[in-house]
Amino acid sequence: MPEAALHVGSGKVRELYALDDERLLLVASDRISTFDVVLPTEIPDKGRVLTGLSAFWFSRTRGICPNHLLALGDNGRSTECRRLEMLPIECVVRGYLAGSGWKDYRATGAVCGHRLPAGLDESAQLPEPIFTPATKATTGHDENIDREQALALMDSNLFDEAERLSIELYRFAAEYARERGIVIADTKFEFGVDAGGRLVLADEALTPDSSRFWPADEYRAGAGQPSFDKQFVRDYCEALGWDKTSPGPELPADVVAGTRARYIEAFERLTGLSFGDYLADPSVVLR
Ligand code: Q0N
Repeated sequence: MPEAALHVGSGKVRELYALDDERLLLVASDRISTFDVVLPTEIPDKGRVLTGLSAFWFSRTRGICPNHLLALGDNGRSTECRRLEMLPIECVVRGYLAGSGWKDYRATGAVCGHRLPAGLDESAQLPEPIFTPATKATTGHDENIDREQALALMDSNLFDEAERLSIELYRFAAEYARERGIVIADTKFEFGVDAGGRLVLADEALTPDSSRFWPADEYRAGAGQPSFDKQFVRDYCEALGWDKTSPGPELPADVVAGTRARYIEAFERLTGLSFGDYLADPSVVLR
């Protein structure tokens, strides 16, 4: 960490520091959250896995859209990035019906203004991926919004371009991941605008923390799906009978080891690289 870096923000599991007027340092911790609560036990290398995966996707999607990545830290867990003017919405794309999408569909037959066919099951694949923006809640839960609500917060041309890019990024990554045994059910992108007014992909992208990853070999519509990465943690927490309020439980060593192995498996399946090679030289994900 640079001595003089100013802390400019923190998420549940990541921190953001200002390097200068143009650059930020995004640092991914090994913290894990489940049921919206950060647990007291860390998953070793989780932050490195997510940083490496995100950089891998940034590198492979440059032809679709520019991104904020300037450099990857030698420690494998930090990203030096371009400072942008962030859009006021979360750019969510859903290819399958899960979470709040499934909830909204069941209640209204639509998600964020997208009318969907009747009779879809939980976890069903949608006929086409849909753009389902959400507000950025500083406390509590993000709220799904439709186009009209989003246009009260931002320019319509920027909204349309963010929608187009988000869907294209999702299609590319979902097809790529499906061939490697992972269903990306949905994902959240954050975009910023650079000094020239261009949309730039920011934050972390297409990681298990910003997406729902499901094991493709177990996928079947009609029920909730296991999480590729967090299922051991969820099962352990459910078995404990924890009430899902803070503080969460400590995790036992076998749950930590199993969860760490799943993160590394996701990294290795998607990148085709060994995680050990990434630790030795993080720049392998950029080639
Ligand atoms: C920024 N957030 C989202 C990380 C995520 N390139 C950028 N330029 C200006 N601002 C941001 C970025 C990026 N990425 C993104 N907040 C500011 C939320 N943060 C919370 C802390 O962890």
